[in-house]
Amino acid sequence: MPTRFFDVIENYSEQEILTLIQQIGTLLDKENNLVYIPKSRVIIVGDLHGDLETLHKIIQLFFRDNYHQLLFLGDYVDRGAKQVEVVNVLFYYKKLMPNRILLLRGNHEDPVINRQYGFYDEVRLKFSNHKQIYRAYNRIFSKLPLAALTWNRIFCIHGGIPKELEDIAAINNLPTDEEHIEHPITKQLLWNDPHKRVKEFKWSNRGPGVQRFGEDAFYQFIENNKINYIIRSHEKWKNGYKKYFDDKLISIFSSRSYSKRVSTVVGTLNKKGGINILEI
Ligand SMILES: [Mn+2]
Repeated sequence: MPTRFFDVIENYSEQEILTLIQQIGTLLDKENNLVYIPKSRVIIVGDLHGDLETLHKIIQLFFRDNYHQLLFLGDYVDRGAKQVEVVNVLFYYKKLMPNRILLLRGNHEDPVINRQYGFYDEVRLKFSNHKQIYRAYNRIFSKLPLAALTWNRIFCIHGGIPKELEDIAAINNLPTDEEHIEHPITKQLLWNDPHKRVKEFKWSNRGPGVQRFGEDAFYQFIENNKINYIIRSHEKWKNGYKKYFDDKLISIFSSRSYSKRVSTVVGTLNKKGGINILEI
């Protein structure tokens, strides 16, 4: 995709953006909370946090190497320099290829968080009609799906496994219009972290309702749900990724907005179901 295209998005008028947001809302109303990914070559992307440059490279890779699906694990906004542009580019491609571009919700797609960590300020600086646009973005964020399951049973989420969730099918019954995330299971799907020295669950210092989960909880969960691997994001690593629990959980990060000295990676799935980590 030519760089010029990104300039076009950067110059969208306020009305064009509001129209795009509305169109994405209609598409998301048709999606389940737990989206299914059929057998295909897939790129899985971790947190972006306004890193338009890395998103550009990922989209180039997607088209150049003929991938079929592009799955994003959330945290599009806050921290980085081009949060509005990142969201608009994602929405543009979602509109163009609704079944091939899947956008999960991250814990920053919540007005209580993105009011504090940068998105609100960026919207306020970039738009005259900023209140309406900020509200419209957050209304759409509340419609984003919460998890994905691939054909070969790889479970993908932003955060982690929730303490009270036995059957992943129950994800489809979670509320779909909660702008500020309060449901305890939604909250944990988007906020929880794996931990090597925890067995079951332990309260996290990220805040109320958030847990760390350990190997016993992890193996029970993947056995109950016949899951082969879990891919998640939500934490940054110097080399872009970290593996847990005999490599059955892979944590990836795709943003350089926190530090230029970290690597950014994506996960890729081939048609046989193999997972690779690719530096971007
Ligand atoms: Mn996060």
